[in-house]
Amino acid sequence: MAGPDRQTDGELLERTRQETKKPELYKVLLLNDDYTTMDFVIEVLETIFHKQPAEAHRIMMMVHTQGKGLCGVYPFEVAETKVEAVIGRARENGFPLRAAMEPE
Ligand code: TYC
Repeated sequence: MAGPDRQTDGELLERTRQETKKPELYKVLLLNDDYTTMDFVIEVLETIFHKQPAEAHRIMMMVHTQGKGLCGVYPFEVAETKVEAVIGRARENGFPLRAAMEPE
C-alpha cells in the first residue's frame, strides 16, 4: 500500500496528508486584436464558455477596451481544451483571435 498512513497492529493511527488533491485552477483569457469581429467573439463566449448574451457582450467589450478579459477559471486540462477550441474555431473562420491561460 502506498502513502503515508501509518499502521500498527492493523490499527490506523493517523493520516498525514489529504487523500485527494485540489485541482490547480487556470484563468482562460481572450486577447484583443484589430480583425476579429465583435459578433464572432460574442459567439465564442456564448458557445465555448456558456455565457449569457449580456455577459458575453460585457466580456467582449472588456477585451476590446482593456486588451484582455477573463472568460472563466478551470482545471488545467479543461482550460487547455477551451483555449484549443477558441483557436480552432477562430482559424476555421479566418480570424486571428488569441486565447491564453495563466495560473489563478
Ligand atoms: N477589437 C475587435 C474589433 O474592433 C473586437 C475584438 C474583441 C477582437 C475581443 C478580439 O478578443 C477580442 N473588431
